[in-house]
Amino acid sequence: MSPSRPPDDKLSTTRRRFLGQGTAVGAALATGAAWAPAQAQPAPDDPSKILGNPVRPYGERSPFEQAVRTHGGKTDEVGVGSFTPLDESLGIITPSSLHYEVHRGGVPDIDPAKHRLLIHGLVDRPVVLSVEEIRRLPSTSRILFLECQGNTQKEWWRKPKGKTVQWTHGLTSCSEWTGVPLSLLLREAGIQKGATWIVAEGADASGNERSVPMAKVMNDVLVAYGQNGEAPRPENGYPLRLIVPGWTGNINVKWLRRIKVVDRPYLTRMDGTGQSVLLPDGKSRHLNFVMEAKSVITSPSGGQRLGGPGFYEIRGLAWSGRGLVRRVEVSMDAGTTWRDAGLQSPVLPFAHTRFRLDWQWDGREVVLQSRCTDETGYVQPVLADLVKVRGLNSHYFNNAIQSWKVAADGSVHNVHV
Ligand SMILES: Nc1nc2c(c(=O)[nH]1)N[C@H]1C(S)=C(S)[C@@H](COP(=O)(O)O)O[C@H]1N2
Ligand SMILES: [Mo]
Repeated sequence: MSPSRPPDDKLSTTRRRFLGQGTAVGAALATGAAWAPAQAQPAPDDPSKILGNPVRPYGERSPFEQAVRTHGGKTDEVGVGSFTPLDESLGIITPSSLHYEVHRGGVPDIDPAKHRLLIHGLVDRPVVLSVEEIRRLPSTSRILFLECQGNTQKEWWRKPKGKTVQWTHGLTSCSEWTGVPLSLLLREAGIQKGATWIVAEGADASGNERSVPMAKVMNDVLVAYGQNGEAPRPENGYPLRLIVPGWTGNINVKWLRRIKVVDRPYLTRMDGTGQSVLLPDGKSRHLNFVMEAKSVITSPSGGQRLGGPGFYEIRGLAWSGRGLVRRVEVSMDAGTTWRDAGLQSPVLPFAHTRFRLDWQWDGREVVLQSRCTDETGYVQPVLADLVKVRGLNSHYFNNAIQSWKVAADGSVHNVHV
């Protein structure tokens, strides 16, 4: 086989179709300078003459890969967060090293051999479990998104707006989480009559105590000790954390050390004022849980620059705290008309879903938007509709449609339309 030819026949057909000078896409690609024609590239060194690097006991990415989390200032919710570079993400899994982070008491150093989980309160047999004991129990793995309810909050009304999708939407990530159903632990402990809630507490300086209703606990909550095939990173809750599918990031208590079974929500700091939603009448809504359907185009997105007219694949992520993403539409005229994007498999409940749409950019200014519909039929709203209901101060839980303007020079900007 000639070395310049990809071994996979299907791939070579695709390449011919996209690169062939006879097709519109191929011509556009060539003029768009996305791929220089083969003859313009320098001949590669002969790799068979260069000895490669030795193996590494623990993997690292190529030094040419530079994507990093960015950290907010110190002044608000996002100030305690580090943002995932969604513009650089591929597929639906966030590498653990780029998973977003929010913590208010720093990242504790926990020796798993000394760590314990206490389960007490309205149970027949209070129990103290080691990490080792928890890892021996029947396990389960699920691909699930986490999203901080402060994600996208600056888009509500604050200035300055985020310039990139990392700043506007980077407080969401998606991992495969492995652990044991909390229902199993509670059944072992014996749930008493009248037990309708739990309070979960972390082993960091903030504690981050949260009340979770028993119906949710018994349905799908996990005590996780695995993230993307290994133990969670310290930043993400090593060695144990609560995973509450589809619900606000804050309730996913990290460094889990205590579960108290109780008969009412305890209205802890984080149940209440720490995470409440302020309404126009001055009242605030406590115990907010579900992350509603949301989507965002990650490419093209703010701060990127298109290299001229031609073929592009519009790419993005969609998710819903109520289960499956059913549909994602893309608008190329600021929301007047919409086209269905393709959903890339796997499409999983409570997970990021990748959407894609082929696009031929004609070089004129255009506003791109995406709109997600979930399995309940709920359609992602525009910001104006959210503000009508919640007023101007309610910056948490902003799941509004995001607009990116592609200017004629190819630069991409965050705009409100
Ligand atoms: N113990 C503890 N759990 C915590 C927090 C914390 O500060 N301490 N932060 C919460 C918040 S606000 C969010 S959004 C998620 C973030 O999880 P991650 O850092 O793994 O992305 O963890 C939640 N669990
Ligand atoms: Mo959060």
